[in-house]
Amino acid sequence: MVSIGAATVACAEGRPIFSGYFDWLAAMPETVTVPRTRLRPKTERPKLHKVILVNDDYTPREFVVTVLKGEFHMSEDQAQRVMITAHRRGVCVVAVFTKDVAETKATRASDAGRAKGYPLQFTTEPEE
Ligand code: TYC
Repeated sequence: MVSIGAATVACAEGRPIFSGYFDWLAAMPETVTVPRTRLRPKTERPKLHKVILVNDDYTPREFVVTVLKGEFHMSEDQAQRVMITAHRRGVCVVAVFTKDVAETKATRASDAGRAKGYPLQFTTEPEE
């Protein structure tokens, strides 16, 4: 005897078989909650690092402006403002980049000063 839908499957002698299986099936919850696959996976934004221009008493103003324009793609006006801010206050934030880019640009800009014999310094630090 086999009755699909009822919880009995019996062999020829009427002895039920698979009864454990049907008990197991009956115990299954009617609804199963499956966590939804994220459509927008979580991605960490890379921390940004500031490039900072440091004042000194020797590098000519016009040279600082030239480096800012060349390495940081600033306009004459922007570069003048950043240079004069560092000159008056000691330091000025030039721009923010990912760590690698900030360090590369700070090194290249400082190297440009050193190549001319100037102590011009660009440093980096992580943004809060
Ligand atoms: N203080 C320099 C001067 O008077 C000019 C200068 C400005 C140098 C900014 C560096 O980061 C600097 N010649």
